[in-house]
Amino acid sequence: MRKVLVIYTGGTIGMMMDPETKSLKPFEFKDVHQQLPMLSLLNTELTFESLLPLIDSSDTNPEFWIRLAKVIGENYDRFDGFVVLHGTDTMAYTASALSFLLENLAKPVILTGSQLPLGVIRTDGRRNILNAIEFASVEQDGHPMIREVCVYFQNALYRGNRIYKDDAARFNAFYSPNYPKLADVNTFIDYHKRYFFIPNSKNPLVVHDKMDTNVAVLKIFPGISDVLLETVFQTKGLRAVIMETFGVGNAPTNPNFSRVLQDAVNRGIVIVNVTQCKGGGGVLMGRYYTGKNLSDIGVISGHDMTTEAAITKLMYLLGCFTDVKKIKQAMEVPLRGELTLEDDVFEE
Ligand code: ASN
Repeated sequence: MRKVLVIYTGGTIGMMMDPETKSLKPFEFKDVHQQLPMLSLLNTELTFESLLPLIDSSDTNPEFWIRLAKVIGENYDRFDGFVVLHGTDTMAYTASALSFLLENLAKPVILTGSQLPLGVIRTDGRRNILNAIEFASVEQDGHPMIREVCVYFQNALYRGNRIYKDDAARFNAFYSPNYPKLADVNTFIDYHKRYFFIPNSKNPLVVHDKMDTNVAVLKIFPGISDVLLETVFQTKGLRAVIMETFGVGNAPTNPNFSRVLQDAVNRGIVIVNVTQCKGGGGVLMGRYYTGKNLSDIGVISGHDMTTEAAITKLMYLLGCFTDVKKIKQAMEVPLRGELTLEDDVFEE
């Protein structure tokens, strides 16, 4: 029998209606079989562990991600796969962070949650949990079929560091703008195996335990003031900025804008260019003079990374290295399948 560890961290999924007060409160996972009797039909041995205190995912932070990574690391040899029950609001950040913290991961770590609490009749949580457990336990040729951090939500399995939450109301809450789904769940499961991450399974799992939060996200907009720009780049302790730019990585070219950026680059601040476009595509700084100007200054490309992946990757790399050159180099190459280099093409 396959063994799966289900780690419950909080979020909407773990709420149920208190019959007396009629309000939603976190539900005791020791009673999970009452809520989900069909768990006993799965051919999987389940162990439930709560990461206390249970939180709304708005309260996640690097400390929480490192704790979670360590729980997975400590239990790595005892289980075939892991399911993390998590709030949806920051699930994309946690999935991205875990993908970087768990180097050489060769087992499935599947995050899921729900838009409606498990204790509500129309909940999406029931199916999300059951399918996530199935993905965490499926094997092929004697090894786990999925060997990366994923998010399972509303009939789709995604690479965890490729998605963002794009809907606060619909059950279909996540979107992967630049990478195909890893599986579609209908009456049958359609695995898109050619998109699966293939880890170097010869190397043992390394659980990283350092992240540096001296990063900022700066969304560029027409009319952005000099004082705002200067203030951001003068932030005490700042080591890196993710700049959300227009289109394929374009930004204003006025002399003051360029001067502030050039000064920051000269001081060793890493500036990463990601696009504001949410539907797909990435940064190509050579395409327009407004993007070329940035690369001439020394801004590096975030390619087609989501902002969520770029932030967590930067925090991770800043925790690993002090050498700015090394950070920049690692930022521009895929470490866990989080970005596409321009010449990689996906065939449907
Ligand atoms: N606020 C909740 C959370 O992210 C939202 C949810 O889980 N649907 O924890």
